[in-house]
Amino acid sequence: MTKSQISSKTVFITGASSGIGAACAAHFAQAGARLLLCARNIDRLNEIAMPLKDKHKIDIHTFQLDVRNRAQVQQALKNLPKEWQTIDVLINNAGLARGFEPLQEGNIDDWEEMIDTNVKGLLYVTRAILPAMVARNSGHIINIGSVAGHEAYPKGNAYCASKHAVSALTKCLRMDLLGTKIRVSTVDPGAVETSFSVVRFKGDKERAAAVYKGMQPLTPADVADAVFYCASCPPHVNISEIIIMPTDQASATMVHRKQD
Ligand code: NDP
Ligand code: 8X3
Repeated sequence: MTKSQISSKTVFITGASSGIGAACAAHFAQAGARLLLCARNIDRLNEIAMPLKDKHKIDIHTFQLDVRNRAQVQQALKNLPKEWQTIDVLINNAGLARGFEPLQEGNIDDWEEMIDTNVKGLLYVTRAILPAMVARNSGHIINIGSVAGHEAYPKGNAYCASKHAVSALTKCLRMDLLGTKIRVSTVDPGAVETSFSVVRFKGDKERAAAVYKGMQPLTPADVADAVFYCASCPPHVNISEIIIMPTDQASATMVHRKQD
């Protein structure tokens, strides 16, 4: 799909009410795509979507979805309005980290939440969307992984495991779809300043701000650029994986910070 062809395509973004998902919505809106957007917080999602609709004069359909809820995912995607049932690009972005303790002190509810969202949610949504892509022999799935899917780091345990799972699922999916025209990519960022750390630290804004202190993190728009690049390559080009890091970050744990 070339950049100009994106204007006729339907792009489905999970977790579009904030951060990277919202930035992807803005980037694809600017290119004139039709946007199918979901998140749990429908009010916040509509606050993102409506200005894009007005500004870019595009079709946008929003709906409330908790990707952890298997029955809800199946129902919601089966019952999409007819004109929204053909999805060209699926961006599996909904995800989170919750908690930051050594495994021996970990909160099991936090682990469940991360695995249910980052792994099972991605599987549920993909399983619901993919058969129609296979039947049409076209489509593109772009997962938002993480540097945490390539490296392990102290106290990362369940989150790193969930993002390693996303990396494995991306590779497996490419193998399962070999011989079709469906593309599968993963965009794997290092530190991006979003609500991510506030969510990870359960509302502790000071602790979250310290993650980005003295360094220049990626912006959600930087990641959206990479996602858009994957989607706008010609149909015979599949970007398998993009690892995108701030210049100030060399690995999950090596960050250069300016001193005060
Ligand atoms: P944000 O917290 O800003 O956004 C997360 C989005 O996911 C929100 O829109 C949220 O919407 C949605 N979401 C969370 N849980 C669910 C759920 N159960 N069902 C549906 N939607 C859900 O964080 P980011 O933008 O940073 O995170 C987006 C993705 O990027 C995640 O997969 C994250 O792991 C990944 N990532 C982030 C990095 C970072 O440093 N920020 C680095 C590497 C990867 P709502 O609450 O309304 O449901
Ligand atoms: C988010 C980046 O380094 O906190 O996936 O795991 S990190």
